[in-house]
Amino acid sequence: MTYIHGAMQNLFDTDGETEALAPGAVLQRGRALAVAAPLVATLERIAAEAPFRRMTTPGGFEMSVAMTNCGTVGWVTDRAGYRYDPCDPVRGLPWPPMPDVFATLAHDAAREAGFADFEPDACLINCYTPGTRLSLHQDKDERDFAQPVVSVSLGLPAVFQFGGNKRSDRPRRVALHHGDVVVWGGPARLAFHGVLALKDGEHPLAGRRRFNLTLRKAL
Ligand code: MD6
Ligand code: FE
Repeated sequence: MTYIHGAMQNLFDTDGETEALAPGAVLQRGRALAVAAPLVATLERIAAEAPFRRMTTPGGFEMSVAMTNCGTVGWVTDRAGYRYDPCDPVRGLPWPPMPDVFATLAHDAAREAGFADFEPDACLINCYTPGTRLSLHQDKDERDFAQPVVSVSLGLPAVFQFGGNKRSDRPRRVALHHGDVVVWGGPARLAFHGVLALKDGEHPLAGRRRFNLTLRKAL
C-alpha cells in the first residue's frame, strides 16, 4: 500500500469537494451521498442480525457508543482487551458479511485519496443517539498501519475531534455531515481522534441517530 504524496494530494486539496485535515487525512464532502440510502438500509439489516450493543472497555467502563460489525472480523472490547474477533460474542456466530456497497465505496474513496487497492475486511458500525460521545483514541488494533481507514458519516451531524500523534496534541474540530467520507492513513494513521456529544435532531434517513462506518483492513 503506497500513500501518494505531492501532486496527487495537491490535486485533491484544490478540488473543492475535498479538504486535507492533515497530511494523510482527507475529508471528501458528500462523497457517500449517492449511496447513502442503501448504506443506511444495509446497516439496519446488519444490525437486525447482529444487534448494536454497548461494549465494555478493558478498564470496566461501558462505552457510550453502541456498536456492531460486519466483515471477516469485527472490532470488540471487553475486560480482556481490544481485539478483532471473527465471532460476534453476543450471538456466538460469525459477523454478517461485508456488503459490496460498503467495500466498493471504501475502495473507491481510498483510491481517490491516494491509497491504491484498499480491500477492507472489517467494518465497525457505530450508532450515536443524542448525548453519545466517543473519547479521544487511536485506531491501532490493526496489523498493517500502511493500510488506511475509511470513515463514512450518516444521519445527524457530529463534531469530530482530530488531533495529532500524541494525546496531548490539541485536536481541531471538524463538523461531519451525512454523506461525508474521511480517508486517513500515511502520517495521519495513528492520529488521536474522537466525537463530541451528539446534539439532538431529526434526520430523514436515520431519525435521531448518527451512524459511522469505519472500514479497515484488520488482518
Ligand atoms: C466516528 N470514528 O466518526 C468515529 N476511527 O463516529 C472513528 O473513530 C474513526 O472516523 C478511525 C478512522 C476514522 C474514524
Ligand atoms: Fe477511531
